[in-house]
Amino acid sequence: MAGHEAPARTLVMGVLNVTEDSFSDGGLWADADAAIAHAFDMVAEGADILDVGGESTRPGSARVPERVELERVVPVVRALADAGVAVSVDTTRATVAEASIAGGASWINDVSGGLADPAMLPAVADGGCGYITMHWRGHATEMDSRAVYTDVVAEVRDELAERRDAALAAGIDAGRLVLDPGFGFAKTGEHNWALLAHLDALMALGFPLLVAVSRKRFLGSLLADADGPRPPRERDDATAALTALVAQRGVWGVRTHSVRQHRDAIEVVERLRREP
Ligand code: PMM
Repeated sequence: MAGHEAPARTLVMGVLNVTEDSFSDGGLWADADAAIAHAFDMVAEGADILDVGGESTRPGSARVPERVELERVVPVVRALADAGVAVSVDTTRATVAEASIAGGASWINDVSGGLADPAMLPAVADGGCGYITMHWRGHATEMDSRAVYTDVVAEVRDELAERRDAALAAGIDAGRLVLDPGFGFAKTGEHNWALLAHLDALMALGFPLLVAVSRKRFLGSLLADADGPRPPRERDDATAALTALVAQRGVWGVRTHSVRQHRDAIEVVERLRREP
C-alpha cells in the first residue's frame, strides 16, 4: 500500500524536549543553547532524527500557549536543520508545524494524528514533509479517562487506520507516512503490553511503525519495588530491551531519551539478522 523505501535498520529518534515539565527530562533542556548542545550529543551517539518538542504531553499537563511553543521550538529547529541534522517536531498545532517546516524540519510528529487542529493535515501536505500520525483520544488532561477499550488491539488498529486514511486524503505523501500506536496515550499499562504483543496487527496497516516507549510509566510499574515505581531515568535498560524486541520485528523507528543504548541494541539485532 505504501510507497515506502524501508530503512536499512530501525531508526533512532532522539527526544529533545524543550519544555519545563516533560515527565522524564522536563526542565533540563528548556534553555535553547542547552537543548542544542544536548541535541549534538545525541547525534554523536548515533541519533538518526531529533524530535524537538515544546509542549509536554504527559498525562494531566496543561497546554502551553502557541506563542510560547513557537518561541521554544523554532530557534532550535533552525539551528539543528542548518547544521544538517534531520529534525522532527513534536506538535499538534499547524502554526508550529508550518514555522518548523519553514525552519527546515523534515518531519512533523503529531501525537493527535491531525485531530487536535483541523489545519494540521493540509499544512503538512503543503509543506511536503514526512508525517508521524499517532493514535490519540484527547489532550493530556483528559486522556486517562479515555483509556477504555473492549479490544484494545482492534480498536487502536481501526482508529489508527482512520488517521492514516485522513492523512492520505489530505495529500500527505504515502512514502513519508509513519504510524504510531501512542503508548501511554489513553492507555493503561495493560493496554500498552497488549499492543506490544500484537504489533503485527498494526504493521498490517501497511505503513512503517514508530514505537515510543522510552521511560514510560508502565515500565516504572513493571520494575517497581518497595519504594514504589522505578523513577523515569532508571528505566533505560528496560526500554532498550523493548527496542531490541521491536527492532527484531522490523519497526521503522524508536523514539528514545538514551540514544547510544538503543543504537547498540539495534546493532545487535542487525548483526544477528545477518547470520544465515
Ligand atoms: N510520547 C511522548 C511525546 N511524543 N510522540 C510520538 N510519536 N509517540 C509517543 O508515544 C510520544 C510522542 C511523551 O513522552 P516524552 O514526555 O518523553 O516526550
